[in-house]
Amino acid sequence: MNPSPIKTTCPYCGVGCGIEATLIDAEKHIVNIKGDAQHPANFGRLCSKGATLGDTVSLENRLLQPEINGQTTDWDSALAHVADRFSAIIAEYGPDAVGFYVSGQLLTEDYYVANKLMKGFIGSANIDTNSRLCMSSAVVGYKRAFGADAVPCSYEDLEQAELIVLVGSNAAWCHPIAFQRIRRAKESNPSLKIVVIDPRATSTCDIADLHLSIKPGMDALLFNGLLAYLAETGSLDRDFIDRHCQDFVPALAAAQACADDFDDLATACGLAAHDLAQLFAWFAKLKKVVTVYSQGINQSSSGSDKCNAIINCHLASGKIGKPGSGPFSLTGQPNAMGGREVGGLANMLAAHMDLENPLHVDRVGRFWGSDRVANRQGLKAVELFDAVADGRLKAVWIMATNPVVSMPDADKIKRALQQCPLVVVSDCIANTDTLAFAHVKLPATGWSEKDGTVTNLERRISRQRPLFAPSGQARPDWWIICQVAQRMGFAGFDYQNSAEIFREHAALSGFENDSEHGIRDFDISAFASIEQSQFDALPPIQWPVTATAMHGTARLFSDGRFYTEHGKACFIPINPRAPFHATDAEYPFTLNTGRLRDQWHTMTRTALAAKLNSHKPEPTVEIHPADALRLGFRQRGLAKLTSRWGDMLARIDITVSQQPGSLFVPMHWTGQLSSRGRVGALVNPVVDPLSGQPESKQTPVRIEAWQPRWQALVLSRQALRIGGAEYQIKVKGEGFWRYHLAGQAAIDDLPNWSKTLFSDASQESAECLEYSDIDIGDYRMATIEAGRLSVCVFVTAQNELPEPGWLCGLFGKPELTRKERLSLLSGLPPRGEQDVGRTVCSCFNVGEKTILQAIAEHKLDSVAGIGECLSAGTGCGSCLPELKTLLADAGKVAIGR
Ligand SMILES: Nc1nc2c(c(=O)[nH]1)N[C@H]1C(S)=C(S)[C@@H](COP(=O)(O)OP(=O)(O)OC[C@H]3O[C@@H](n4cnc5c(=O)[nH]c(N)nc54)[C@H](O)[C@@H]3O)O[C@H]1N2
Ligand SMILES: Nc1nc2c(c(=O)[nH]1)N[C@H]1C(S)=C(S)[C@@H](COP(=O)(O)OP(=O)(O)OC[C@H]3O[C@@H](n4cnc5c(=O)[nH]c(N)nc54)[C@H](O)[C@@H]3O)O[C@H]1N2
Ligand code: SF4
Ligand SMILES: [Mo]
Repeated sequence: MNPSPIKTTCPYCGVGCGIEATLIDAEKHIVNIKGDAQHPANFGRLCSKGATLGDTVSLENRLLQPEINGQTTDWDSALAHVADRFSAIIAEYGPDAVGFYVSGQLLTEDYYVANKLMKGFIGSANIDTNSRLCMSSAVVGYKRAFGADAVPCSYEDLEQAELIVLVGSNAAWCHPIAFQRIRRAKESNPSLKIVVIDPRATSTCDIADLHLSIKPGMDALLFNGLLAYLAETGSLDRDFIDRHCQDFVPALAAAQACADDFDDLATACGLAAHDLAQLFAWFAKLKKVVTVYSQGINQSSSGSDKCNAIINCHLASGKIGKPGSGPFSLTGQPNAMGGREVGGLANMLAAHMDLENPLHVDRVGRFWGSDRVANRQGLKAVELFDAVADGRLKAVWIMATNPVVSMPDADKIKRALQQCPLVVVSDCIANTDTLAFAHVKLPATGWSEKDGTVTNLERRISRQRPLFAPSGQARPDWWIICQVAQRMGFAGFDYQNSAEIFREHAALSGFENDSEHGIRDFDISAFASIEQSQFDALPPIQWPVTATAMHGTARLFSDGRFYTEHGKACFIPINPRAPFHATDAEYPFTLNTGRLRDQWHTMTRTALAAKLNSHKPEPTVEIHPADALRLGFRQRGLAKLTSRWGDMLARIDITVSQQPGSLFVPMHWTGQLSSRGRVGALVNPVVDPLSGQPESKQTPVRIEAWQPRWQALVLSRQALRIGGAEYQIKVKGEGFWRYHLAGQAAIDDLPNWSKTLFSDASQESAECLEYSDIDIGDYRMATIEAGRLSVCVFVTAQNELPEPGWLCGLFGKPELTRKERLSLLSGLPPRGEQDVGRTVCSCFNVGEKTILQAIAEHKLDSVAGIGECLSAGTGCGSCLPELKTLLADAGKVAIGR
């Protein structure tokens, strides 16, 4: 076996951490994952998701065979079928009758050929991507201001800043390693100020000097207020504005029009005037300021304007193009940036060129050898599925994204796919909500098998290298796309490997990219003739990479020149708008949605790693205590949420981190793992008029207690086929499966019902323990096989179910002790033994109760103390904010918010 590690890149978030993977057993897909100490994104660190990648590469749940209409088939038949059907539909209805819906999780090479096929040869721009839901507003913001989709900053800027403003970003959970760089920067430079602007108090607030719990959707107003303040207090960089910008006057006028009274401004933002004043004063006074923004800004019906409201403040104060400064959009996906490079959005052309610019269309046509290049915008994600629903689109090919879960108004996506004549889905996983609607399933290679490049959020191109040979019939996405293209009769798709595609992509980026034709920001022409061996050894590098910048470029705009025609940056006048749908008597709460620390999107891969499932094992709805009290909710009860678009059930989590009137639900739960946990079904489909990005953070909803007749907790060594409960959650644990069930329909015969749950998972020979109090509707049972716990079922009509922590641990035991057997049906550990509680530290598997006990016993008063005692928090560091909260809860330290 090859003992030397393979360097590759994490496939989850846009931080783009380098990984060193050491193969233990390539046949069995056993691999040891470590951070790459040399990679400039992470210098050896990984978060909980990256560190557990080794647990996600087994063949469990992989899609390994092509399928047509539910029958497995060979590649030849599948590819011919897709090509013939697409060709036939195009011949009959024209190229705009088909569409691709692709993803920021494709490699750049996959993305490049998908875009080339649709825009270059099919001749339609109906290719859009999940990045539409993610950073399309950020793209509009940059393009309007700079004339190009150019992210100006690097991670070093975070380390050099004097003030970092995080707006609508929960970086502690969503960009953990970048967040840890900020944390360390603050530790070594305590005068670094950190401000978090978020309606919720998130883990990111852990390092904040100031948390502004803004009223949802009011960010453009806040930044307009800041612009007016900068002008009023003489804090403008007049020289920079005059020499390098235009349209300042109308932008300032628009800002002043909505911010003439400071107290009114603060009130409209839902903030205390002195807090807002503090932010403004710091921003004005400190020279080096980075504003980090993410989905709390982008996912809005006025997201583009919010981005420009932020950028306006940086231009006005000259805080751009300099060390430690700039408006820094944190891209989410591992390769959203690569998607932007290849023009994967329906309103872009390849290599940062424009669909609506005839010179660009002509140039790309000459380069690709096609006279059919699309010359007008295609359908953006929400429009694209609307067109599927109303029959304008007759075929859709979905690659590496799960729209039945992640699109707004997600039940509509189901209905649309259900009646679409041809749905093709490429995925590496077999059981996704979207694959359930596929006529053709195409098995793609996943991370650990894929070979190509991704670009992280600071424009750094890194290699994803294969660790294993492709499994089963799985093939790289680029190969699948090119095979279909060739079968549709198109030339220019006969690549032998991803290096060849990368070369072409690099060549296009430099093609007629000069002062004669106009300079484009995206230029990696230095790689236009890269050899396979150089591609294989390619170190991480930030674009532009050109003959004059062979080692890449860390910071853009240092010379004050922008990519607009006149070379100046543009101020954009902003008239702030509230969320499109206002709350009302019927739907009085604002539903906010987003991410959890340990799950990735629709959980198709992260839920395979048992370690990642124990942090938040159920879909929850976070609600402020005052609202919960008014509605008569109790902690851990169940609630039904309803919007105009759909409904769901979730576990209630009462927490002061929410502001009154707001609810937060994670976006991750799917129909595979929950019966009614898909929050997308409730999310309104309104989009930003410029970017087409949906308003996933603000949907008016109503919430009410959902009272089940019974609730059950089932733990089983084998997966069970349970169906029918209205509330049903399934997650994988270490050596077992965990089910939370609840129903409103009465169960007549509890013992019998319980036994049928696992009839196929338990042997006749199993030893059965049973406890029953039918009068109050309590029933408990467990089976033990060969001394080991096999299944346990706890059902109750009115009582609390046991906390599963201790019970879960029993599945790791080779044999139950007598004491454990005796305690089993109580659900509580034997006297003297400890229930570990909910997992807080995923790296070392340390539970909440263990930590609280150690705090009490050893009088711990710091996270360092907890680390020494239990190792918790000394791995990836993602749980540090929660450790601090536990210390605060135990009264040991004052919490900094
Ligand atoms: N663990 C994990 N990490 C991830 C991902 C994942 O699935 N899991 N996904 C990746 C992807 S693709 C993305 S796009 C990023 C997203 O990264 P983030 O944008 O940081 O994550 P979100 O949780 O979607 O939303 C961020 C915050 O916006 C806040 N917010 C809501 N409304 C408003 C508002 O009106 N104003 C302000 N200022 N804030 C508001 C929310 O309360 C939330 O805390 O994460 C990436 N990283
Ligand atoms: N309510 C709400 N909805 C949201 C958001 C929100 O904050 N709130 N955020 C939005 C954002 S920012 C994003 S980015 C989207 C993400 O939403 P999705 O893109 O739908 O989420 P994923 O789970 O990442 O889907 C990726 C799919 O591709 C598969 N896959 C993984 N690797 C490969 C590969 O190499 N090849 C192929 N062919 N398939 C692969 C996975 O198994 C999975 O099925 O969700 C959006 N939806
Ligand atoms: S921060 Fe975590 S999820 Fe993001 S790239 Fe790094 S290891 Fe992967
Ligand atoms: Mo995203």
